[in-house]
Amino acid sequence: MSAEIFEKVKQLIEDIETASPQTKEEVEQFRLNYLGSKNILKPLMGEIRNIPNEQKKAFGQLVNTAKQVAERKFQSLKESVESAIEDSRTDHLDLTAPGEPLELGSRHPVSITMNRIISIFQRIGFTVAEDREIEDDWHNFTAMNTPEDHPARDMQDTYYLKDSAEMLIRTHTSSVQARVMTTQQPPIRIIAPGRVYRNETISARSHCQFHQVEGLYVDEGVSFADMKQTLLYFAQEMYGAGTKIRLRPSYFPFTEPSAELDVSCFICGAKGCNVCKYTGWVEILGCGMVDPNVLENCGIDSQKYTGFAWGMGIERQAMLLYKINDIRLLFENDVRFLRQFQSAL
Ligand code: 2U9
Repeated sequence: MSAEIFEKVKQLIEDIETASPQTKEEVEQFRLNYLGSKNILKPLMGEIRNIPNEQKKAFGQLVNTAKQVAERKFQSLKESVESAIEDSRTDHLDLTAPGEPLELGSRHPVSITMNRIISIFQRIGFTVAEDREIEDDWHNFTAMNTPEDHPARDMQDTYYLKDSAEMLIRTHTSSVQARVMTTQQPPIRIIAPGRVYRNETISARSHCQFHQVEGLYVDEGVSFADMKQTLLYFAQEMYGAGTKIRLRPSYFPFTEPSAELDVSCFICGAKGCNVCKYTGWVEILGCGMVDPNVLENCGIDSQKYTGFAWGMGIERQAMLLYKINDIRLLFENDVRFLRQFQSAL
């Protein structure tokens, strides 16, 4: 008989420990069951008179333990129910309070510069052409008269896709013009702005990713003089009405003849400064007459049509315009730097 009553109390302790009331009402019911004035532990204490004397102490301790377990459990249940209620309350929130102000962003200096270049050429009839950044070798190199053994194709300069000799991320946006020329006949008057990639060591002057705007004009009777006038217009719109230009002979696989275009230094008024290295001239782009091979590669009759093309790095123009001395600033996205640029475009 006494073993049975001991078991009953032990079972009760287990019941208390495993009880899991959820709501406020269920917790109150728990309290009434185990700790209230008519709780189920009370009659057990009365049973003590039927317990043999030598076991009375142990029985009393066991019933006390049950009481303590119930008390501890009730405290923790009470706390978790109260905090759940607190969490679900919204009356401590002032829903009419004004929100945090949204800070107005500013356009990235590369975007501002790119938009400015685009709009200058759009005003004289060029339209924007865009295409993929992941290109095949043909559109990036072969079509552009860049032979198999040309150093530009070297793994050191070009990022090829993994395990591929055919696919790459474009090294210039000329691949866009190659795609337009293979699908359209002249007249073609396009500019190709976009991101390009070259495997270069990152420094203050060069980066492995940058942006270009290239241009292409192909039609009957397009001449070197047309190119010179077009680029003079660009230089003066971009760097000021008084800007002078000069063309220096150069070499590119895709143009013949080729030239580099300098503008009179707009920073020192061509008197001599750090930017023009005391020459009075600053190089801004490369250009030339489209090589007849390039036209033929893309299915355009080079007997009938001629064209000119040019290419410029946008970061370079932005650095000149805003007097930025390190290209890396344009890729770090430090808001303290970016905040300084405002644009209507
Ligand atoms: C076609 C034919 C010819 C694009 C050209 C350059 C000269 C040039 C550089 C400027 C700075 C690249 O970003 S940079 O490093 N580009 O000097 N680009 S002519 O010639 C073309 C393009 C497309 C069909």
